Amino acid sequence: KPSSWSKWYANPNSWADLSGSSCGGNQQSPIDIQPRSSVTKAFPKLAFHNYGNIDRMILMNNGHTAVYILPAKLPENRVPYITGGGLNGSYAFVQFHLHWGGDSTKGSEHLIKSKSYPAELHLVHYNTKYGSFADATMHSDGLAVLGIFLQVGSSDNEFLQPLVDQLGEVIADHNETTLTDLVSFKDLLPRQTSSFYRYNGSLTTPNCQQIVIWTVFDTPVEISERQLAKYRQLENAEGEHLVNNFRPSQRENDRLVFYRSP
Ligand code: SG7
Ligand code: ZN
Repeated sequence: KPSSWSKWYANPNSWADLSGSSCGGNQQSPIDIQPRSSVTKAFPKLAFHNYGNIDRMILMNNGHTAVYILPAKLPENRVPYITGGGLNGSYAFVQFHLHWGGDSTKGSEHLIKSKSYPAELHLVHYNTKYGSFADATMHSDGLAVLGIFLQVGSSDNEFLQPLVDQLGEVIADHNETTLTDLVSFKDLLPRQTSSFYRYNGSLTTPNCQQIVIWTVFDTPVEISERQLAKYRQLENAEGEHLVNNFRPSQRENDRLVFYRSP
C-alpha cells in the first residue's frame, strides 16, 4: 500500500483509473433509489436461516470500515444463510460492516429519493453453488448483500450494542478483536423485511466488481448518536478519523430497480 492510500481511497472518482478495476462500469453501486420509477414485483419472501446468536465474532478495523466476521471454528451447519426473495439457491453469510458519516446528515451509500441516512449496514453473503466466497466473486450472481439503513433514535439500540462495545479495541487501522457478547443476527434486521428494493450492482469499494444482487430494505433500524460516535472514533491508516466511508451514488443506466411491497 502506498502511504497516500487513504487519500486515493477517499477520492472515489479516481477508482476507475486503477488497472483491472470495474469502478467505471455501467452497473455500479450504490444508487439513488427513486421509488416512483421502481417496478413492483411479486418476489417470494426472503427466508433467514441460522439467523440466531453467534458467539465470538471477529471485529476488524480494515482501514475503511469495521468488519464483523464469523469465528473460524463455527460449524458449517450453524452458518447463517438466506434463501428466497427472488434469489436463486442459497447465499451463505460471510461478514457484515457499516458505512457512516462524519455527522448524521450523511453516511449511507444508498439513497432513497436523494435522502441519506446517517449509516448503512451491509450483510454480505455468497452464492453457495460456487463453493467459496473467492470463487463466487468471479460470477455476476456471486454475492447477495442486504443493505439496512440506520436512522438516529433517541436511545441506544440494544441489539447493536454488542457490535459497539469493543470498538475501542480496534481504533487503529488493522486492529482486530474477538467479541465477547453474542450477536443476534435476526435482531439486526429491520422490524419488517417483507418490503425491499432489488437491483443488480457492484461492490462499493475497488475493484467494484459487478457481482452483487442488492437487497435494500426500506424499513430502517435505529441507532443512537452515542453509538454512531463510537464508529466515528475509529482511525484510518493515516491516523485520521474514519468517517464518510460511503461511495457516492452511481448512474442507474439501463437497469431496473424492483420493489417488493409488504
Ligand atoms: C468493506 O466493503 C469491507 C470489504 C468489502 C467492501 O470495505 O467490508 O470486505 C472486507 C472483508 O474487507 O468487500 C469483497 C467485500 O466484501 C465492499 O462491500 S460492499 O459492496 O458490501 N460495500
Ligand atoms: Zn458496504
